[in-house]
Amino acid sequence: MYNVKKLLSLILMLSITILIVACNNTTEMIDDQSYDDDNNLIVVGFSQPGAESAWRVALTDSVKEAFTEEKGYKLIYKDGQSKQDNQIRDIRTFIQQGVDYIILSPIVETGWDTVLEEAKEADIPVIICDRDVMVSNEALYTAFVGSNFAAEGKKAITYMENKYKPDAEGNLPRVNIVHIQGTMGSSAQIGRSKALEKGLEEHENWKVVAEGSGDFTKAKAKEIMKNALQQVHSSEIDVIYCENDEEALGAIAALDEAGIPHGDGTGITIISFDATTSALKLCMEGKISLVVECNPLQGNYLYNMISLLEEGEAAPKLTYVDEGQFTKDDLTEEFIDERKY
Ligand code: GYE
Repeated sequence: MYNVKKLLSLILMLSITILIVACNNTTEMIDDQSYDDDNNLIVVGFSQPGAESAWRVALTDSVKEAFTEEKGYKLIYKDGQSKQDNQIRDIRTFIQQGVDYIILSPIVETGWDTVLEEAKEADIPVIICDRDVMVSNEALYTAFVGSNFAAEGKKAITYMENKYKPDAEGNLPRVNIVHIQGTMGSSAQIGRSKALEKGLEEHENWKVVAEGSGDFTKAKAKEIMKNALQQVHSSEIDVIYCENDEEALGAIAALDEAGIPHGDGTGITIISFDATTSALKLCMEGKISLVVECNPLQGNYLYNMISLLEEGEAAPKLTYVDEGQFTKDDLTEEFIDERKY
């Protein structure tokens, strides 16, 4: 009896051992397989907050074009579906996958410390792109490549200052503003809103008559504009300050639906940020008065930065991309057609 029991447990142990060995072999095979596929390629994980605007699609395309297999890269792209939690999860996945670099375009500025610490512990350099982060220690990321949102906002404010000057007697014109903000807490929103807030402090005749966040989308901005038109008569509105092109398109849709004239020759001035093709066309038609450029073609900047790091060189901590601004006078159809976004 005792011997039968002993034999049975021996058989059981043997089969468990066989099973474990078999499983381990399978895991190794899968690992080897994926390692073989990526061998010699530099793996870059790219976490985007979402696909809320044409601008962001242009950024995604630009990064994908920069990091191709022909150039020796494998790009893993993740869309956070407009949620920070998803982006944090995506970065953790990159860390588990053991990518060589992480590019993060952060939806908002705060809340990244822990996951960036995890990347640092795993020795994976993180490059922040497009929007900035606010962290306790700047050593948590390697470099930032993106826009100077304060400078962008300042361009819009300077335009308004030139447009709404005191008359010969020194009387100040009325400047009633509808302020459509971007995603709250994103550095694009913070920089552009702060510039306007400073303008409001410096000009007693400037006043915000309606405000809300359009989340950088056309649909939400349209709703905000519709609500604004219920609160204030359109004749009381002088400026619509839209924190991206998508929002300008939404505001224009609401005005058009309500049959309210806007743009050149009317009392309503629309200001926008990004300079995507559709907004530039409206600017050329006089519907949008100023488009401040925000440059999504950041792929090459990121590529050059990672190439430097690959060569063992230090990367500059802060790189701002080149950006301009446009009014009707700066635009032609050929120019707009030739643009990449
Ligand atoms: O202006 C907007 C986008 O972060 C600069 O995000 C970017 C902004 C851009 O969705 O269109």
